[in-house]
Amino acid sequence: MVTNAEIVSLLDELARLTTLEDGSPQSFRVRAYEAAARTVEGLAQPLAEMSEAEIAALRGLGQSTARKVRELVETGRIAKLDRLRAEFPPAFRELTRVPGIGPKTALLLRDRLGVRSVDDLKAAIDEQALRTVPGLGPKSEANIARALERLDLGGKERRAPVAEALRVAGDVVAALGALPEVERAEAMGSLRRFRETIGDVDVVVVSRGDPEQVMARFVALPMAVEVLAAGAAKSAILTSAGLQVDLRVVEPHQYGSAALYFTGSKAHNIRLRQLAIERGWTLSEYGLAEAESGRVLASATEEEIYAALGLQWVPPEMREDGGEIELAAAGALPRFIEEGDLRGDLHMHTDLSGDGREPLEAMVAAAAARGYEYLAITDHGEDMATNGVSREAMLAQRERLAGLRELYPGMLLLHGVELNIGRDGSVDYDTEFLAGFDWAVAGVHSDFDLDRETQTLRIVTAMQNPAVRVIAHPGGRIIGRRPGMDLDLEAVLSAAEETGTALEINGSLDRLDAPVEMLRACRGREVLLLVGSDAHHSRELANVDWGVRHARRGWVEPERVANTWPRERFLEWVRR
Ligand code: DGT
Ligand code: CA
Ligand code: CA
Repeated sequence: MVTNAEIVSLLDELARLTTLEDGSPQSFRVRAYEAAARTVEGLAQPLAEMSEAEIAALRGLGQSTARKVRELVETGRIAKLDRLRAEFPPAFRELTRVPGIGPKTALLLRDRLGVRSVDDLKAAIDEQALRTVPGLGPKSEANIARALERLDLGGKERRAPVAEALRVAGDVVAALGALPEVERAEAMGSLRRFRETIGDVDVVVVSRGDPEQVMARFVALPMAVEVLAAGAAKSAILTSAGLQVDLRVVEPHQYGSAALYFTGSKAHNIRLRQLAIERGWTLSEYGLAEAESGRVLASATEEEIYAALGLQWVPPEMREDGGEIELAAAGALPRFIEEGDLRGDLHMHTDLSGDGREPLEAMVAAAAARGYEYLAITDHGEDMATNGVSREAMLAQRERLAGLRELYPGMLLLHGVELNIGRDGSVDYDTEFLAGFDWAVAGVHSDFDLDRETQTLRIVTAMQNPAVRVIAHPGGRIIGRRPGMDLDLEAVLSAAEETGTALEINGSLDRLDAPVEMLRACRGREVLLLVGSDAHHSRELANVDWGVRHARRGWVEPERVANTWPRERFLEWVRR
């Protein structure tokens, strides 16, 4: 049976593909699919059990969407979707990740120059053909060429941004996990290690029954556009997103060894296998066993396998053979930050910023529901062209927030702002107006490609501003779309120490910024960190969980993260 979750993801895919067809994310049809997806998301009743008329009567769903849902339920496919998938294959869609190429330009490039992939685009640039396309010129041609070079897109090894892979994996795991014989279904591989780009998705399913049922469901998933391999316990599909998914079905007693093996990394696994060999054992996806007799010593859980090898359990995000095995062997792995450690969120937007989606009251209520002890509202400062907030509107928001304090006596409500760091390191408003805020985040939102010296000076100057408490998304990258800023890391970290300005670990899945290298470089230094959701909707407050997983990749311990501190200690730091 088709689940609501699957329908949501197909509607979202229809929206994305229709964006390309219509050349705009704002078209009527795109918005209709998006609205339909959001309605289905909040629905308790299975859509598959409803008639076309019942579906069409739901808010946000019209006749034409209702027909498509019925078509999916009855035939397992949507003809329109198949047509769009064929017209806009993944290689073509990748073009729109390139900065400066939106859906409209991508269509123009295809129709005028026959460009159907990033490789085609590179060839067109080499022939100086881009400048002949309406709306582009020699300058945009040069900008796009530079972006391609820095992004390293279109190589032979195509990797998907983690956000995209999580969506695909979530759909597979939900569909297979719903089967009655399935005990658990989980994404392993680089996704469980939470790398920011993913080569392919690896899923392990623990099934009590015959793996054949699971395999049959897997290869018939609506997202599957091609079956790459179909075996008794092992299959692979190519999905409409262009991502491969490898599936392995194992028995419950093998879960630990299978999880360990398929989580990797390969380098981490090789080290584990060496430790096993030293003891006269073997380690495979089926278990840790005596080499001679084949007797299995451990296989059901990862913990018992690590323990048998004389190691502490290693969090998946650290399994890269970057020193974690040595620490685990010495029993010296510190406790790294965990999802439950956070006591507040100091970076979120309301509908006062043009890009925020919900009113102040809704954001505060949602943050309170997460059990926070403190939070800051940080709408954009006035310098931001489209989403900036005027002084008058900021003051009015401050009044409204003050009113909310009575409703939430247990929570410290800070009135903050997200400042824009200009080319010279200056920020919005004036000193006096800035002094009226309880809290300020400052981030770069323009001029990402300045030379290293200018860029570094710009960030350091912002850090020296006493109003600025934290640098938001300090790397400046968008995963798979925009390379980071060119910064002198040592100079930035020294300035952070000297000024007491924190660096943000932005949990938005497109950012996950500060990057891992920056976080690792903070180890052993006095640099403070803050995990922020950068939520533009109450749903996105959960972004902090992604931020925490990313922080573990950077070996971040909770003590150095200011929003793990109790309210009094945090407040003391803010006031300093
Ligand atoms: P990716 O897909 O490139 O983002 O990275 P991974 O780490 O997900 O790599 P993948 O999909 O090739 O393999 C998934 C896991 O399976 C990998 O992390 C460790 C395990 N694995 C795969 N091939 C080998 C192998 O030849 N030797 C060992 N020891 N482990 C392997
Ligand atoms: Ca993989
Ligand atoms: Ca794989």
